Amino acid sequence: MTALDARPDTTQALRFPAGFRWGTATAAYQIEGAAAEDGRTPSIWDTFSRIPGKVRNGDTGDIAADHYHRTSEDIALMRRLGVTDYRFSIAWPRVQPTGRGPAVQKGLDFYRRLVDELLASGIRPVATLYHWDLPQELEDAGGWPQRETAQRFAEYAGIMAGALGDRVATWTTLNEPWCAAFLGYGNGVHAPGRTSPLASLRAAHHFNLAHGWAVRELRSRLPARCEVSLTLNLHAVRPLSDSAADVDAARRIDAVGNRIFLDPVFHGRLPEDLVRDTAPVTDWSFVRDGDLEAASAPMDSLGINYYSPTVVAAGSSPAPSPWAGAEEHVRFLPAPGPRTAMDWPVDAEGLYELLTRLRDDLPSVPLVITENGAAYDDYADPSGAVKDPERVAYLHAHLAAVHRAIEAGADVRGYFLWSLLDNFEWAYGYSKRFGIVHVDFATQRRTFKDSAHWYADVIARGGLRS
Ligand code: IFM
Repeated sequence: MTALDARPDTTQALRFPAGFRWGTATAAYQIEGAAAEDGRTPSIWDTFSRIPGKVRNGDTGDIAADHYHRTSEDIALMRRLGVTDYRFSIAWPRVQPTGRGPAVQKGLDFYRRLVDELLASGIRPVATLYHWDLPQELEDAGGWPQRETAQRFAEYAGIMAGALGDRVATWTTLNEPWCAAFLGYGNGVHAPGRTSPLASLRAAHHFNLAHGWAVRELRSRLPARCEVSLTLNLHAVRPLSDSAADVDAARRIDAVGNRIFLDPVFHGRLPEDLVRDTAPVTDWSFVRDGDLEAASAPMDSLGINYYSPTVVAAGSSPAPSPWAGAEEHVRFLPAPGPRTAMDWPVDAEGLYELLTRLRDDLPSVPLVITENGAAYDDYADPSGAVKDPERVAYLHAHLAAVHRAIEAGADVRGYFLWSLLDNFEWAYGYSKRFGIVHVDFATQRRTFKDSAHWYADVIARGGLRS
């Protein structure tokens, strides 16, 4: 190799636009622990994780990554990474234990301390109000299939805006309502573990309504400079072939996976084909006059969580499935290629497809990748290093896809890597590690994985080396 060859090839560097936000993301139940401290009461995940067989190894979020007691240590990790933003969620049962009535001061204080320390570290807090931890009392009263839960959520949003509105500039109402509605109430692999297609569709509608009412509440209490958003795990759906039957299978999944949220919140309407497809389950009479208008309260951006694409064909999939009847007409197929420890295919093209679709469908809506990352079976080697080359390759490919989408005109403003820490991966418990920081759950020791060093370099350069 000559000296010339050894010089960095800056012509190949993929720089992101000035002002691009670089973050990491977490969620309350997955990292906080302190499940019964300072007035916090059980959420549906505390209850569900105690049902034998629901969570691998019987794991619970009781201690998780003990972030409640290690907040400063975790913020120091973020400073080391150099992130500009941190996306966290607020545990509803920590601040309003029964889901009704006045807030608990100690719960509010925890989030106030977290936010103040982030701001003092020059890191912008991005708060999500709901990442799946519904107060158990509200589930006992009917949960998300009941309209009243949406009212309770708007009230809680108002409490949080009053408590933190002077210091949190970006607010996300819900994280991945598809999972909460369809995995929680459709096939029951998530809390609260119900298995009713009708309940899942009712829940989806009440999530849209809760979002819209919360946006109204937030706007009325937050300073005008604050931004309000929603995070969806949109499905990058691909038909197996271009046969009419396979294309129709993809349309069905797009309707019940994507447009069930996109159409109400951006266009104030329900997709006609969704209503037709789900006629055997419901006539949607639980949607009242004015609901769709309320759901479409204007937002400032859309958050997108992307992990892998979905390939479908005409046919049918074996039950139980979360798809509210669509599975009778749709066969789900494994996408080709390498897979993560979740057995999810690694396919960065799906992210490009999604972003360019949104560029076309919602041209005036700024986009933020609020989650992207991968689980691998990481471990600290005898020297203390955690080598995770597959994660680095995954992240590199997905950031390159984001860069390409931006060049193709997608208005992507930021990227939040999932996740800062290894954490409680829902029904998989602690068996799946998504963090770029390794957590030894026996000692709570945190160790930068190679991917964390890599991400720090990306942030410092404002992009990829190539
Ligand atoms: O861990 C979850 C997160 O809570 C929501 N989005 C997907 C992640 C990986 O499964």
